Amino acid sequence: MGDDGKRHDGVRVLAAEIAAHDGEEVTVSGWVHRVRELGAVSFVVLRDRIGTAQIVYEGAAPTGPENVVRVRGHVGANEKAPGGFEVRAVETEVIGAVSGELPISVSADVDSFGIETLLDNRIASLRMPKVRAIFELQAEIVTHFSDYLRSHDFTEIKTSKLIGTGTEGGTGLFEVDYFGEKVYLAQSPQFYKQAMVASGLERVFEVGCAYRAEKHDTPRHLNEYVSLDVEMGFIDGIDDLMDLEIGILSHICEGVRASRTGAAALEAWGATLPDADTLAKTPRIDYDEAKSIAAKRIGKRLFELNPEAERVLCEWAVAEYGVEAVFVTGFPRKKRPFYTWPEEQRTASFDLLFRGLEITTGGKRIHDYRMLLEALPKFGMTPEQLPDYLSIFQYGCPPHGGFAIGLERLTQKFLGLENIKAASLFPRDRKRVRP
Ligand code: AMO
Repeated sequence: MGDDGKRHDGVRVLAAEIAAHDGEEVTVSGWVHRVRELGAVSFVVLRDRIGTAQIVYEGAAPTGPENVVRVRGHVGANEKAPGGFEVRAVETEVIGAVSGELPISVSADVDSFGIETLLDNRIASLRMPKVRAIFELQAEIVTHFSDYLRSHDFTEIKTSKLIGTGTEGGTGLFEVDYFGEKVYLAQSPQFYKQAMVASGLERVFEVGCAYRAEKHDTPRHLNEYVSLDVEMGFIDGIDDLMDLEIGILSHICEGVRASRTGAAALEAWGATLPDADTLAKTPRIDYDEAKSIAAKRIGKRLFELNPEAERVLCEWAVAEYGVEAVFVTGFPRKKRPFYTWPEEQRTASFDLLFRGLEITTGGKRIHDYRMLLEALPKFGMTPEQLPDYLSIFQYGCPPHGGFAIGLERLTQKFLGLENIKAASLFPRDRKRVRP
């Protein structure tokens, strides 16, 4: 019996599997993707979670685009059908009817719409196979990120997104009324991941949302994004962290390429990913050197590594090392949060630039309690503001460090998406808090 109490003939076969049922009666279920009426016959392209199948009707098609149908029919060969087989319909039942008209055509070319139209009609645009593919690939990124870390003895943690103090200095905080008390949405799990290294877990990672109340509207910023966070104890220096990140990214690229959905997404977007040998060539250059390379390529003096500098530095890495990525190390102390390990006026820190965009920030942290107390006033902070954070170090903490990769930025760069918002299911920007 089906959920509706009726008896249904046949077990559901996925659209992509009909070739294995040549000559048999099957039941396929999915969305009507496209209808082509030719008078005596009509063709329906049926879409399900994996693929599409051609359904043939004598006369008119019984239903229109986006209705959800269950079709019983006979599989037959037809060299003109996609995949070489089709289902000749015997019975069609609409099990999820469309009411009204869809605002955009799901079978249209994604690239014919601007990002705002796709987002203004998000519920409809998420049905487009090429749009859905972005999130299937994103799921693969998260899977392989997590798998790699688990297999290297990291423990997955989930930390609160409601916090009492900011963690990342400069960037804005969203305030939340917490039973009459002012608290904030977490900018990152920074303090918690450090607390868990010190707890004795030593190696932790988290996949979770981070919130930035930044007012800019750029193709690289979201107000809510997913942060792939890593923190590791007993490091000797930032090379340990950069080595780890190259290992993670190589595993992700490999895993995405080898997965059905990852490979399909790369194909749909005409994208390719670097292999492990290529990523291993990623150069590590000092901040000053990066600035002078970028200045030379841009043709003017640079005061900081702006988006244009990030772009030209990746071009330089391609030209010099054959890889579209570069680590920039040793950022000035005033450009990094108070918790970063200082090295005179510089810090033991790094960014990873990939395909022209910063996708990662990381560094070694101050694990020495006294050193931290000395650092705070330099950032206009007092120990009274951070009692819990300070107690992590007061109780004894190993040398450690970590980094965070922005999931949407990585997805954007993997697929060559122009705007980061395309890599967020339901993006939050200054104007957008729905759907
Ligand atoms: P940072 O603030 O540089 O560092 O963020 C780390 C990475 O997160 C991504 N990211 C964003 N993605 C989309 N929209 C945004 N507004 C946004 N802000 C940041 C980027 C960036 O490289 N606690 C440190 C990390 C660490 O040292 O472990 C931190 O949050 O890909």
